[in-house]
Amino acid sequence: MSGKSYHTSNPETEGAIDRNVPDFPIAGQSEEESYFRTHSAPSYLPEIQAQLESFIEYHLKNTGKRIALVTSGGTTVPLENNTVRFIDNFSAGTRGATSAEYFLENGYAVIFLHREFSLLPYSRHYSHTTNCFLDYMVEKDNKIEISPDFAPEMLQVLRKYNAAKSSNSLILVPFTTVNQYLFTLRMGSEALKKMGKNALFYLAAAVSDFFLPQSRMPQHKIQSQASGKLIVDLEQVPKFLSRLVDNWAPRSMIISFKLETDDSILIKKATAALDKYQHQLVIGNLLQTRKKEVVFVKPDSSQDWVRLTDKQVETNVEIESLIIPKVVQEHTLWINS
Ligand code: 9Z3
Repeated sequence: MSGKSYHTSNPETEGAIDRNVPDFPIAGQSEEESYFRTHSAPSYLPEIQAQLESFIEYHLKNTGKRIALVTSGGTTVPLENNTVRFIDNFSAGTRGATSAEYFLENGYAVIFLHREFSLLPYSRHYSHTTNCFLDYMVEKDNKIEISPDFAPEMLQVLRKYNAAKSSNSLILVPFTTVNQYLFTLRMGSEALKKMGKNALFYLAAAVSDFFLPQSRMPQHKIQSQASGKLIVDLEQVPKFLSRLVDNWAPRSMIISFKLETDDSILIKKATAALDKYQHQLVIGNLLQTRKKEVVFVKPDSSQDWVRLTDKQVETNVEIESLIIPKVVQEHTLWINS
């Protein structure tokens, strides 16, 4: 796996209420640009940019692989600059981490833009289970061994992990807050411009729709004595997908996910997203059934359901093993179009 690791979960407290930063304006025409003018980029971004550029250059020169930028996990919305409290969402990053593995299996290099401490490709099989990691090991002749109950499966996972590492095919890029996510996605998409149509964006992260602008963020922990109530007044996160499609990555294939909890509006919302952003594919899913079925919605209004059979559910087939080959097919069509 390439890249030095960064911690995104510690807030950058220096940037606290800076009254020189203009107020975040109410939503308007160029809300994406004003977002970047009125918010600070994470301080570590230039280093990540250098790593990403060399990863992309490596594949352009040496392997000719297509690159998938996979986003994964939820974003936090801090309520204080020295962050004690934040708003979060449910996403554990299962879709993103699992999909990344299948992209790698299908010959892609993967930029894995993920929420720090959410699931990672390969280690996901062991990191967030209800087993303690020590349960995977046994003591034998004064040494530690992998328990024979788990060893055969772990060997398969280890081989795939080592193959991804030794071929420099996977780079891990973390974020925690919605601000870090937005700046990193913009930087990553600019870096991927040189891949042209060979780049694919697979936007599975559950990005917050609302946030607290930097210009209104208190420096210190909100005190409970002050009013006895906490009223939170959030702004809408600008719709970055249009920027991504039109400016940041105009030639790449872009796949967004649409998450709903009400099945009667899923298709309508997925179609509306395609109309609005003019990208190539929306994969719709419902919170309740997301591990068993998704729907591919395309600009020609076609709806193509991908469903696991009962047998597949029983035998733990992962739906991403069906989703990714279909996505790869769509990407090939896009490249040849
Ligand atoms: C998804 O819909 C993902 O499939 C899930 C995966 C977040 C449901 P888990 O991490 O869950 O495997 O537990 N992601 C996109 C969600 C989203 O925020 N989409 C935006 C929207 O619906 C558009 S980009 O408005």
